[in-house]
Amino acid sequence: MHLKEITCPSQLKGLSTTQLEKIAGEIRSFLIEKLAVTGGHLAPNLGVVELTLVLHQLFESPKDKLIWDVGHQAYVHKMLTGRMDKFDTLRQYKGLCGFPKMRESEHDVWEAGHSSTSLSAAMGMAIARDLRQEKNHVIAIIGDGAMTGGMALEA
Ligand SMILES: Cc1ncc(C[n+]2csc(CCOP(=O)(O)OP(=O)(O)O)c2C)c(N)n1
Repeated sequence: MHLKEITCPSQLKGLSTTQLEKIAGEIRSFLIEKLAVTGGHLAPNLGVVELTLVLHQLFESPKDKLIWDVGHQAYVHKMLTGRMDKFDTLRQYKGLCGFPKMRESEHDVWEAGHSSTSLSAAMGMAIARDLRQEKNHVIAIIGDGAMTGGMALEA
């Protein structure tokens, strides 16, 4: 399985560690090649390649809710959820947004850009899930920088 064959994160289920490592390498090459042209958040995304792969392998987005804090590190998530062909338009007018965008994909369940809102959002989604007696997981992905924001500390 190659990166370009992945259009839906459920395709990652059952892949071996060796296969995932190969895909991780392809993701890094893709990010470096594309962002060299468009600009964008390179380092935060290179830092979450394995994390994003394993989240999408273990959980079932969009039933399970992945909430990216700040959102600048969701490029890999976008690649694995059917948007690889749009990276030439990244952060351009009418192009692929540099942050999660609900209208782009059912896999984007929260919109941010400023930091430190993911824990509150996750709590709200978890309470709503319980009220509806549903069983999905809600996962907040937050970095140490965003963790220093007051909203995160309150949450
Ligand atoms: C409320 C707010 N303040 C400042 C920023 C500017 N900002 C963008 S990313 C970032 C650092 C995020 O660090 P971390 O969460 O650790 O993520 P990573 O290091 O993986 O990029 C900051 C301060 C912001 N997005 N929102």
